[in-house]
Amino acid sequence: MSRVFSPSFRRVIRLQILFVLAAALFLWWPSTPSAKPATHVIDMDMTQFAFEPGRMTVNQGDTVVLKLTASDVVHGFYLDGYGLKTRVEPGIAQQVEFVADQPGKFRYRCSVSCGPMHPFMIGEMVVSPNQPFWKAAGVIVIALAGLISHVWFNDTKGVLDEQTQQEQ
Ligand SMILES: [Cu+2]
Repeated sequence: MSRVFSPSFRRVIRLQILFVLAAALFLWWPSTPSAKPATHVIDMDMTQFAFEPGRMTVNQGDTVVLKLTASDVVHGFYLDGYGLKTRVEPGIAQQVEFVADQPGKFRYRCSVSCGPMHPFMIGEMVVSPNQPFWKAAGVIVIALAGLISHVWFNDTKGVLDEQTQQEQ
């Protein structure tokens, strides 16, 4: 049996090797620290009429520890979607701790009327979707593509075998 593989056969084999390598790379790729739940300790200061920082970015599943301070007048911290509400008086730090379990964008706003621009005292928390989920989704997509190429390869092989038999 010294049948030389046809070019299309070799192309399919090469394609399948590529899929296996891609899947292996995906699985092997080290989990970034963001993939594991992290704890973010954030010092958040409130002044008329802003939060500092005005934007927080965390990953789903992370624990957020907010150390809230007010440097001028009494402010409040209210986080949409999480139902968190705390009143913060100058000189008295408040600590809020929660797990960012819902992905999406959530606004935090001042919940104590603190002056004329109070309604514009808004910040934003971005919770990125769980990394392991996307990793799993990626592996599934590659596996499906591999499966399709495998099925296609078998079909092609059948046709090639038939052709070979007809030629003989
Ligand atoms: Cu305020």
